[in-house]
Amino acid sequence: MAALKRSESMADSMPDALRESRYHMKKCFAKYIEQGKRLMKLRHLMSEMEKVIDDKTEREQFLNSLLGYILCTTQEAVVIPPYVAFAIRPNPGFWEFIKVSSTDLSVEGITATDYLKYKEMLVDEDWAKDENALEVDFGAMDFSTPSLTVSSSIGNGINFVSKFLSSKLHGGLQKAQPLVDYLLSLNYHEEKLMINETINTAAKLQSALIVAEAALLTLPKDTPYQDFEQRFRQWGFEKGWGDTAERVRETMRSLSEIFQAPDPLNMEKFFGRVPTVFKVVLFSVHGYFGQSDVLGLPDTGGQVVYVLDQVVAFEEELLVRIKQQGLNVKPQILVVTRLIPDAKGTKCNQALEPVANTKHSNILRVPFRTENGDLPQWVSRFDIYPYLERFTQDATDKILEIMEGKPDLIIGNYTDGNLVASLMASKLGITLGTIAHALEKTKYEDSDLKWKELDPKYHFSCQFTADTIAMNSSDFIITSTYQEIAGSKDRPGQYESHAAFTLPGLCRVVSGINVFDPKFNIAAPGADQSVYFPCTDRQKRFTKFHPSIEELLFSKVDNIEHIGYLEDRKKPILFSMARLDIVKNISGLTEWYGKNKRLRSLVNLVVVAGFFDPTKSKDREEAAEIKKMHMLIEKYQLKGQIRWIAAQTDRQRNGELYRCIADTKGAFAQPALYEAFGLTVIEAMNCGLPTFATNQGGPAEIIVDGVSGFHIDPNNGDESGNKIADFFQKCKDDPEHWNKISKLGLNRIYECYTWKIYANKVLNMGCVYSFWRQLNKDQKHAKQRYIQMFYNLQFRNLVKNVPTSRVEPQQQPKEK
Ligand code: UDP
Ligand code: LCN
Repeated sequence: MAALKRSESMADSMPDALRESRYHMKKCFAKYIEQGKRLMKLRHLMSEMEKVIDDKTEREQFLNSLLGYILCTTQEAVVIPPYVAFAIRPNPGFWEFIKVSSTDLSVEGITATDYLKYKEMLVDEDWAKDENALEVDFGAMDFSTPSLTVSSSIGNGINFVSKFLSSKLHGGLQKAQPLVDYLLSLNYHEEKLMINETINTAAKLQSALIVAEAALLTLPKDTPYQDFEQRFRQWGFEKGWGDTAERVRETMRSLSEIFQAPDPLNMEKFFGRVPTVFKVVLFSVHGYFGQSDVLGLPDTGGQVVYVLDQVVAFEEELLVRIKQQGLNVKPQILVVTRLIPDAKGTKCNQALEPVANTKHSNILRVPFRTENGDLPQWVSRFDIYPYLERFTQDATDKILEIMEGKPDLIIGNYTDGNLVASLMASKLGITLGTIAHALEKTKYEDSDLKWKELDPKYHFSCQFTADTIAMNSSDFIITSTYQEIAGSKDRPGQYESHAAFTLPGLCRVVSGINVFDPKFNIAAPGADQSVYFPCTDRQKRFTKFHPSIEELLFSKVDNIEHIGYLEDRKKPILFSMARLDIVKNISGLTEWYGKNKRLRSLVNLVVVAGFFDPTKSKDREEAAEIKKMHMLIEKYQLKGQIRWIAAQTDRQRNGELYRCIADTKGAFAQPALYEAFGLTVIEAMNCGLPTFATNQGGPAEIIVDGVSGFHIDPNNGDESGNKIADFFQKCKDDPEHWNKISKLGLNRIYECYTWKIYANKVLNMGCVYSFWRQLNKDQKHAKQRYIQMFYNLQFRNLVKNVPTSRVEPQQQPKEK
């Protein structure tokens, strides 16, 4: 295929490209503008091109030409006759915009702003032409932040920041003074750490390090810090360098080497050891957030699992670090969520709850206060915005009281938690990390352009505004995969889709976020390995659940927990588990199974999802899916081959359930239309279950297709059904095949997806970015002021359009 010369932009090469096939192009553009104003996606551009160039060889020639390449890299095009404006994405994160005249095929490069105006013309021409329409440009504030330039480096921010720190501190000792000032500022409850004013310049500190290192060499390696603490304090050193002579010497050596010639490796090593983080606040606001009986409810899925596992991993890692720093302090972690008085039998009405498997971590629940008292009922994440500002104030007061001071690090989760975290971090001047889990914008096609239509249902105007505020406030952004930031070759990333977008009539975001910003970091979560472990670890198995799992899978009755039954229980089980959202596509999987005779003859289908009575669901999407499931079971006569089990809330039993499915030599399927990460995928793989997961989103990165599992295309059910059937046929012919895929899946997990790897990475981020924000404080301040104005003038007004729920009298919690 033809490619562009490196130096050329699309706009430069387009005229030549058009000339190459001028005859066809004239016809093609005439076709594009035939229907007047419209937005065309790549699939529309291609199918109309195919109608014009109907000869197959000519079409292939065209696709191999430069123009074919340009067209293939186009994401969408806006037709405003006689012009067609193209949004072209040659590589992840890189965009170009051009305008082609259909009359003479003349080409002009245009800015992102102009392209957005073209889009707006489709829905609100007056606003598009209004010179004073509100434009938001967060990029304008990034005057001193360096950014990456290579697509493949995206998501590796901490390495880049370490490099940049090295070059900033390079060039003589006075350049290293900001580092000394930073070390001087470190303290725990007003008690100084690392150094005191005796060594307040880089020169003094450097000399003191030489003296200290010489002294340390005379001591046995394991000498405790207390034994030489007094002498070191006289030289100006405080606690925090290490717990033994050897550890202190290593830390001092890294710093000496930084003073001598700063390099990124020492920089990362040194900051990983600096005692910066003891108290962490994690916000996960919407409910239900609890440790038991909440999973599978609408809005209550992987985020809860992620946050709880994250706390355990953080606490373990903090305890190790604090010990190695030679300090005698206790870490403190608070997960802050909303208190739901009408808790429906969960503990979501409890204000303070210790986190299981930790010693120093708690869930703090703060109610949504309204003029008429505390809001008793659950509120969908889409309707939550009116409560957040007051919640932030109340939560902040409580946190400061419980922690007896400010936290060192705040981490937000999802739009609501990220907004609250941003508000609190900005008010108190604390390092902020944010985690989206899933940004809604890319889940719905053209959700920005169609915001007015979708707003009554989803309040996307609030959500996208809150998301851009949080992204820009954060010091670092944690993502689970690369695709979350910058997508894949063909599909823009979730963050990338916020680079430039427009909400016509409201605001034009000409620069929302830059995916090349070094704040982006990939740190993938793991699965709790005390719950999700391989089916072959016989002695660890939770056998106490076997009778209830036997009943769950194989009994022949229909009840409120399961419907349908499995006639031939000797067949392997194809298993899936998810909330019953449309996007999870459990109904899709059911339909592929229903249609595929070969698959039906090879395996049974078991799905855990939602519940069975659509009239009882408060969630719009869930109710529609329930109805569809019943319809499909009827249409394909699935009784006898399908078991539909209601949402399961017991994690331990679920772990054993995956393993029992593995015992049948079954497989797990994750058929989502789009999945941000997909915790069930790594849970299943941890249990040794061969896994088929959607190629749309995070799972495509978790699994190496055909090696550690398989990718399936949710938009091509026939192909996916056959791929699963081929696997089971192959296992029938060669049982070793199942073992091989199971083992390779486990290897993949141990190499890349564990909580230990995660906690180490994220706490290093907390340390490095705390210094980084200090170094860039002028720019940070300017940006924060801009964000505050945007919040006050825009977001607060948008919130007024979101209806609030009535404060209803509290119902008695239901018996479970
Ligand atoms: N889950 C559960 N019971 C259910 C459905 C899901 O316990 O009925 C758990 C599942 O084991 C996983 C989480 O909920 O830990 C779902 O996370 P995932 O990332 O797959 O999807 P999300 O729901 O966050 O979109
Ligand atoms: C939200 C999602 O939609 C999932 O894809 C993730 O696995 C989960 O959060 C945890 O990050």
